Amino acid sequence: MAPSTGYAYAKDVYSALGVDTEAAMKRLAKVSISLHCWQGDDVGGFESAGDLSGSGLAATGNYPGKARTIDELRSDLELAYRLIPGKHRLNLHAIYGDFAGKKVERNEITVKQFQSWIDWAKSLGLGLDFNPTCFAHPKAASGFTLAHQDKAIRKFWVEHCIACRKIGAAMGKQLGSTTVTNIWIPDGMKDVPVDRLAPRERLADSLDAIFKEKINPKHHLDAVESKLFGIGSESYVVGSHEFYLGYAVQNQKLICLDAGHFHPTEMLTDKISSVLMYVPELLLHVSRGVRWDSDHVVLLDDHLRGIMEELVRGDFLERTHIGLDYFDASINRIAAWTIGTRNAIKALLLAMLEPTDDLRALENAGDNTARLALLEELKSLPFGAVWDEYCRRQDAPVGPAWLEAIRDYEKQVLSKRC
Ligand code: RNT
Ligand code: ZN
Repeated sequence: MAPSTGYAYAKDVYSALGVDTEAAMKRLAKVSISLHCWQGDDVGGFESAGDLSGSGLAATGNYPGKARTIDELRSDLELAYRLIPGKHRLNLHAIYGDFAGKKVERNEITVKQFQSWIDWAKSLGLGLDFNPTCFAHPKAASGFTLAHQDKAIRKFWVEHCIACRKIGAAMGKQLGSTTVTNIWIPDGMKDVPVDRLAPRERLADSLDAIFKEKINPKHHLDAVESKLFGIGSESYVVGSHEFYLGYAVQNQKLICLDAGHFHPTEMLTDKISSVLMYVPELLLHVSRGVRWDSDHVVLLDDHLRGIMEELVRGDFLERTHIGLDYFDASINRIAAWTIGTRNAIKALLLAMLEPTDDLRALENAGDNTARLALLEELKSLPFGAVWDEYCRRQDAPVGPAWLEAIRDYEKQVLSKRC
């Protein structure tokens, strides 16, 4: 099918500003986004026991049809990947292993429980990312894991994280695509602590033990994720931003910035260029907090646009791993993946269609009037026609047509999961 007349017009409009829409689409096709498996089942996973209590995480809503088994989750994901233009990745949590009805302790998991995921990912051409699950477990019930006072409990979680790095490395090696394993722990206190230091010292020791074994960075990279507060850890979080930024700089690990893990008026937009001066690479958890770290589906809003603009303007895409992190149980879960991921890609395309060099020249010349004028005019350029053309070329539905596929699937598949 030939490009639409709408695209031909858009191409001309952008070209008049010195922007090459063809080059932008080519560049966009190279960016992969890591879809978070946990949107598919409200962070449930496939261990028999365990819930989110004590973790500070909460998926609200009871929309019917959530995935209950590995096969259901994979089938749901396959639909989402068909509705999203481009080649992407899957981000797995340790509790999503293929346990085949057997109980495997978290510190004893191996690649065996993830081989079927690797095979599935290979068959679809997906890369995988990974996360230890340091919550939803009796040994995390106190709200402490890697920073726990009890050495035996710390040891258990250290072993779990070591096991996860090995699994992540196997994923990366087998798939020929680097796996990022991200450590996030809930450790913190509901009320004002007296000793803020000792838990942080314990966390640093645990991390040192976890990262002791060197792993080929071609296969595997480590990231650490900070947080401002959680439900039940309102007064103190051991792994704060300052803690992990210091740790990541000192040890040259990836820092994971989650868009919901800062004060509500603080945006990742202004953090990316700063941290990338000191850490080798960045992991993003693109999320949307509404008044708090609520993990709403990502919108095409100013925050998302600001994040993607930074990655493009600063030429940071090569050093950034883009993951999503939200879980909405109040709407169709496959639609939640589709909406948020399509938005992330749209925001990237918008950024790639910007005449950045001209804007920078205006800024350097002190012409802030023209900078503001151009930035605002860019907002009403025919971006939608380029986006539609990109979806068409990538064999993904154009416009809201993808919703039909979700409605069909809901009727044929999800409605039978009662
Ligand atoms: C929690 C962190 C963390 C989790 C996932 C499930 O606040 O954002 O990334 O959302 O590990
Ligand atoms: Zn996160």
